[in-house]
Amino acid sequence: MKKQELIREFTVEGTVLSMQEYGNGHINRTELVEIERDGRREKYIFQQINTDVFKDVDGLMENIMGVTSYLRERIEEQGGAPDREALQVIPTKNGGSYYRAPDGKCYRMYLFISDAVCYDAVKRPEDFYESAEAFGNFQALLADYPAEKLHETIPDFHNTGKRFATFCRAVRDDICGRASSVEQEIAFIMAREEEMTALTDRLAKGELPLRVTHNDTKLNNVMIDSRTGKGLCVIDLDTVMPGLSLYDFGDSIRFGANTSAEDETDLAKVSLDLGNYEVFVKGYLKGCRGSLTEKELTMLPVGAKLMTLECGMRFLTDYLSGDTYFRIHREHHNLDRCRTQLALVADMERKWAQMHEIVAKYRDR
Ligand code: ADP
Ligand code: GN1
Ligand code: MG
Repeated sequence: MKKQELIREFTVEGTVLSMQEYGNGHINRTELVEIERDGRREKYIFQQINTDVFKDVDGLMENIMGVTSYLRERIEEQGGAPDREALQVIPTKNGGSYYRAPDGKCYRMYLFISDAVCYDAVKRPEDFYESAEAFGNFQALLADYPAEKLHETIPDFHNTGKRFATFCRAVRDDICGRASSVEQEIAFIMAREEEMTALTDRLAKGELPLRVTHNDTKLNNVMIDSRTGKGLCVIDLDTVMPGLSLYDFGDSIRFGANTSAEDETDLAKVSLDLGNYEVFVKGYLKGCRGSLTEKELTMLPVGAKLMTLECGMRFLTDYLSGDTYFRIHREHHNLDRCRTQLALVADMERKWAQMHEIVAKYRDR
């Protein structure tokens, strides 16, 4: 089916003026659609859902519909603007939340959140602070969401121990014959085997609370209001599932407190920016509104390190398995991404004491 025909499956009227690839997500195919209706231009986000990654699209979209309508109510109660502060799914003409084409491909549309920006790197600490508060606030808003209603869209998404087992299998199978060229990276990961279950063990013992979390808190998954500079809307809700606050904190640090891009090839540029780390700690704690337990607070640095190690391991697993999960844009892209993550872990280990000191500075404020 042609793209224009796909758009006609949704409840949008008017003439499609343009459709162009948009954003820098690694999972879905995202396009910006411009439509003219009665002389006015409207913008939408059109996405092909990655069905290799998300096997249960009905469950995935049920989560998104449930979470967005719940958020909209909370935002309205608090006097906010639900249309800008929560994602809004455009229904299909059949009343569905997504369209499954005859070839099995799945598509969805969102209202485009205008006058807002998404950053792929921290340019100003203020933006990172805003993202921290937005992600903390997101978690606080969903504190009473009935978690049993959520489908686990990717089982064991942040179960680092299981990710390690998958990684070990990829090394053993070595289907692309790449393992011998990445022995150093493999050894770095293997040397940290005992740390992998630090979070899941504590969750199992009841020492860390299970919450409704976002689980993919990269800076480019939050929109910042261009006019006010304030965190506006948390997007990319595909992985909203029961999880740990430390996953959300950790993943944001992994991405935003790195002095380099996630796929930087010059590893000398990779380090943990303690200034941005501090900014994020401050904003996240503010957004969470005092809801984090003592244990969660103490373990924030562990969350940062494990999410970074896990992500490095996932990139390397994908590299060894033939680059089938993350979208790549050049040869060895996943290996480059893995290397930055491992270099960042190494720098976190060097700065471990300071990472704890910074949390201590803000925890009782
Ligand atoms: P992926 O899962 O591939 O990361 P996302 O849902 O994060 O996909 O979308 C990719 C990018 O598209 C985002 O980083 C953001 O720049 C942009 N985007 C997504 N949804 C919206 C929206 N409703 N309004 C404006 N921009 C959006
Ligand atoms: C993916 O979808 P996106 O690009 O926001 C991935 C995250 C990784 C991230 C690494 C569903 O996020 O888990 O941390 O890439 N999302 C999924 O950049 O696997
Ligand atoms: Mg995204």
